Amino acid sequence: MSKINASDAMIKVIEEWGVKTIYGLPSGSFDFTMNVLHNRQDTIRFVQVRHEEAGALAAVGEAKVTGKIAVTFGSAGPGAVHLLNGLYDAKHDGLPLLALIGQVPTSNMNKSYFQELNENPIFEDVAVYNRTVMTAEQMPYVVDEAIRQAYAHKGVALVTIPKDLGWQEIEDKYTSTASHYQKPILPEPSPSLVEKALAILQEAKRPLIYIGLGTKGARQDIMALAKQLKAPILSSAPAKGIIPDNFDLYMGSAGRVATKPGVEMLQEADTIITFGTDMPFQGLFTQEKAKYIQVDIDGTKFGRRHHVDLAILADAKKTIKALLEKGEDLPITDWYQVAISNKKNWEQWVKSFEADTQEPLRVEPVFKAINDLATKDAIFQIDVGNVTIDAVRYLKMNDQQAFTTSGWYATMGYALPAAIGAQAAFPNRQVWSISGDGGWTMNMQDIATAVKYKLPIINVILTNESLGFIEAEQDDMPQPHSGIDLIDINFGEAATAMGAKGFEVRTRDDLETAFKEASQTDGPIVIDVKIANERPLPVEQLKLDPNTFSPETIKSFTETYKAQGLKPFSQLLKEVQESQK
Ligand SMILES: Cc1ncc(C[n+]2csc(CCOP(=O)(O)OP(=O)(O)O)c2C)c(N)n1
Ligand SMILES: [Mg+2]
Repeated sequence: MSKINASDAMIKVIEEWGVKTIYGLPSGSFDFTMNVLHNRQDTIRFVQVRHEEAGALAAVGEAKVTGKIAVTFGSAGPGAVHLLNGLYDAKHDGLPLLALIGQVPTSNMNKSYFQELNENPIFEDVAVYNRTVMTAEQMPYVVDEAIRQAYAHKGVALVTIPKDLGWQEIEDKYTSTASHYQKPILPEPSPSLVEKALAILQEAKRPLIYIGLGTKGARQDIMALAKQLKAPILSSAPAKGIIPDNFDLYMGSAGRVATKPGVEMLQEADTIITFGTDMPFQGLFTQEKAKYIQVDIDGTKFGRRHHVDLAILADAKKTIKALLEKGEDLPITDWYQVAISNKKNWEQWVKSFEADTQEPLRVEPVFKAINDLATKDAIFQIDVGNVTIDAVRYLKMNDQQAFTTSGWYATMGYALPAAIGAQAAFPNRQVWSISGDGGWTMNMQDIATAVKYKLPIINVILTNESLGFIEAEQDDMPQPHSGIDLIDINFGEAATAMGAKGFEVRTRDDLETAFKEASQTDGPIVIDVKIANERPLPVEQLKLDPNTFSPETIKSFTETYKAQGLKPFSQLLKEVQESQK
């Protein structure tokens, strides 16, 4: 039997699973794989990052857009530990990820050797599969098993490889199981539960559909169900983009990273049906007495965020189809009309700032420029902070674009690495990274990676010289601003010095110049927009309704947030009712 290097056999398995790119940074403990990546460069691409966290987040950014396994690696000790933050993002957002970890040679393991860590316990919490290979022969086998486990448990599979094993020759006889992989068959809903759900929904005066990432691929059916039930749709923030933003019954999201119609409609709904969402804050924006139907393929999620009246263990898409087939077209209600008018009112308000000339700039003109330049299948990788609120509100997603953020882990420093992963996977799609100044500085070193591989990512930084999201929390406590101010940095020049095309934007003219350049660039571009440090409208604590707040409170709120154009739910409802008289 012919022989093969054990690392070669391992990488062959990874290739057979369809992996095209591996992200990482070499070290002595990983030289066996680097050797193979060099030899196999025609079939697999190595993307060298400048920080292993960026490599892990690049793999995450790729997996979030492709839905397929992505691969990263870190060396023994510090390189491995650097991966952790990216791996936790994968854990929280349920992504299949393979992480390969270097280890000192077996002869030096367990001797407190240079850079040696007892690696398995470190990754125990983050991984769904976490093994150290014991013989060279195991390497292809264990990596194959790891990938199956990552898919099966939607998480991080981790394989630690002692250095000497990776260099050994083994018999070339392992065949990967990739060709047998089948997506799980998701459960059909029980017909009796569908009947029960329909009975509840048809009784409802104010039904609402709440979707999460578990509804990917069900766009048309969700929109049809909303029309049939005359129910507005909300999505969790990470599920933005499943429904195009111009659909009149899509309200956006509820919570803090949210929109006004999203928060208000959820608060006012008397019946909520959720599909494939584990949104952690569900209980905060609903009426206690609202009826709650939860549809999920994972029964461990039933009732963990909110009381549940009816739980359906089933695939979201199949359940939506069953509801559509069994249900009937319900009549138009005030609730349906107020949803549409609430969204219209919100959109008009947002639009009213798009041509705003204030300097430092407001964010709306910046997002207008982004929306205008975005191609029909653009990918948006969004960082964490006020910038997430802005992106959820102002990006106008169509039905082909992709939106991701660090969802339930919410790590800053996400956007640029995730954009590297997305651009590596989709060289012909336009890829954006949009960050705050705090998030940008957490992984900005990896602009060097985008330069090196000529990845034409359009990076937009919203510089408000603050950890704005936390500044708002300190204001709410209330407490003095403590540790949230950031020094102003010319990120454009810094990026230029690193080989990208950098711009500093202070005026609307600067904005136009930079975005014109962005439309033509063939390498990474960094647009540092100096924005006013103004808190985004806190929709989670709206003070607009005269039935609840004094005229003085409403005046102060509307003046602070220039919210005079926004009408509270009660007023919109009154208008709908009066128009029918
Ligand atoms: C790695 C990490 N550290 C801290 C936090 C807590 N946190 C959430 S948002 C935020 C501020 C973000 O600031 P910036 O990137 O400037 O965005 P802005 O809110 O100003 O738009 C912080 C510190 C976090 N989410 N992730
Ligand atoms: Mg900031």
